[in-house]
Amino acid sequence: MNVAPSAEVPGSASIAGPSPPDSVLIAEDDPVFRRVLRGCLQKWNYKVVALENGLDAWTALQQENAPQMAILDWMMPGLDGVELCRRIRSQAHGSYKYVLLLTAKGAKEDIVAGLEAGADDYLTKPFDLNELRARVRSGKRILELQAALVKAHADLQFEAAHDHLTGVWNRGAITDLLQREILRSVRSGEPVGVIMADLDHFKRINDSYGHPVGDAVLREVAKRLLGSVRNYDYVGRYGGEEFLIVLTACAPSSLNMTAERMRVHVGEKPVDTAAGPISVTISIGSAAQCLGNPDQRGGEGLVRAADSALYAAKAKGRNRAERAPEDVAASPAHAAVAP
Ligand code: GH3
Ligand code: MG
Ligand code: MG
Ligand code: MG
Repeated sequence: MNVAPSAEVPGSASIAGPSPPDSVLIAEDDPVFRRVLRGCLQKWNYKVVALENGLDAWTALQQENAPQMAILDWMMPGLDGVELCRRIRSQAHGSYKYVLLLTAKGAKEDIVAGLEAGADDYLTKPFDLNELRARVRSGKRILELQAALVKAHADLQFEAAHDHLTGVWNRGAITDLLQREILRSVRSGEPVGVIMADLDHFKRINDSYGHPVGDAVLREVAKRLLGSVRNYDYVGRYGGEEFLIVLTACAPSSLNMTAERMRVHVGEKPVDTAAGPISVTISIGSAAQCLGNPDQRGGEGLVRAADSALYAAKAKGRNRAERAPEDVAASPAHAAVAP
């Protein structure tokens, strides 16, 4: 790639994610225009990547940290600005690119063609520097709005799938994840394990210390559960003080060990709260998926089996882990868990 010597790439190439909206890519084959553009943009505090043809610009725009704003000359060797614009718009992935087309072609039909190719704005040569500055600034504003929208969307998606109190997956999300993992297990041949964990005598904590302290205990238990699984397992809040854990690629023979590790990890230290340290234990029911016979019970069956085992653990005195008597043949056709 032929980057002009004074070109600056924002930060370092190792920074992930889209570059901030104050970096601009210039693609201009005329060295005089290129120098003027680069000089002005740098003076206005933009970081600049200046290139002399459309193909180099296309390559540069594919990079992870590529500028989100591009000022493209229309007529360039290799790939002209309008064609480059079409390519940029045909890309479904990546952050939005704001394209300002620079053209010596001032006729209405040319401008329309440029906009139809996907340009956000255009400027005819020779251009007025103040006008360029104002147009780049309005492009920057649009990119900032776009970034705020993307963030709001991501925040909403996170909120829709996570439990507000504990930050782990909520019931809908953990149920979907179980479904997905069962589908995956059929392809990979690696069975899914399910654990239901319920706090023992939790009502007493609320009754003795109040709801906010109960909330703090729930948060800490969720943290301890997360801390006792691998990072490709899933912890979700299934109900008030009940958690569903989906263990991916979990050999049925290792399920008891995992359940026991969780039980010990939750109970080994009292939880520090505003009311002082509070000891807490959990009871666990677990169920393993058997892959041999895929047309009986699904995710629903796994959860039901783990739940029965949990009741057995409660009945046997709490602070213990019980395993469902038989592995459950969970098939994708029956994987949906009733909400
Ligand atoms: P067991 O050992 O049989 O499970 O007894 P338990 O007291 O844990 O079970 P029970 O079902 O009787 O009570 C559960 C309590 O959990 C009742 C409810 O008020 C409380 N709870 C549910 N959700 C929340 C929450 O978000 N915050 C707090 N602080 N308490 C909650
Ligand atoms: Mg040109
Ligand atoms: Mg309970
Ligand atoms: Mg309960």
